[in-house]
Amino acid sequence: MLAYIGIGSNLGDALENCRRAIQDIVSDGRNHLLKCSPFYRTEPVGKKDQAWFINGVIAVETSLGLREFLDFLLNIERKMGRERGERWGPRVIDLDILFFGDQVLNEDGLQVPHPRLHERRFVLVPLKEIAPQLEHPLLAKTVSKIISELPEGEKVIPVPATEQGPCTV
Ligand code: A4P
Ligand code: MG
Repeated sequence: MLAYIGIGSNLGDALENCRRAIQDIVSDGRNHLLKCSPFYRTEPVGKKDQAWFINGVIAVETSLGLREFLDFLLNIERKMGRERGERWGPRVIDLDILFFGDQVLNEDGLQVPHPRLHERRFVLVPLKEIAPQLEHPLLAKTVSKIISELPEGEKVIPVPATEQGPCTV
């Protein structure tokens, strides 16, 4: 299945945390990295008085099912020392399943597509770099279209080219 994963961090070396998480995801033989977006520095959404985030998005071909894939990502979060504190608060790493093919699921503890992705520039800007024509299965709009209809919001600024590093596909 083709999965899109949103990656975020705003604690410690945030860029390094994001890179490590990607490495952990794709070093598992059941996942294959297809695309990486550039990384961005992003103004916090929700809770304002915290450090800016680093955000990026990757596309992965996975042989895992949706539930297994979530558990796999939650395990990486745990391994990297994520402690679940206040909602929207600072985190070492946050791994969100944005899309899982065109599957739609709305259960306790797992909603796909991610229920807030369409209103978040920190997700949509990197996503547009790797999948502008991807269609949201519930909104029936492409990523490009969704972003073009979004009001100005929190700032999303590309990390300088010299700090981007390679996408290890
Ligand atoms: N969960 C349900 N659906 C999913 C999914 N599609 N992908 C469940 C991943 N997890 C999913 O997540 C709580 C539970 O959501 C998980 O255990 C899983 O079962 P969490 O990551 O512990 O909670 P959270 O992230 O604190 O809350 P929430 O509401 O998910 O926050 P968001 O929406 O992830 O937002 N600003 C910037 N600039 N950049 C950011 O990355 N991130 C957030 C967090 C807020 N502001 C931000 C950023
Ligand atoms: Mg999350």
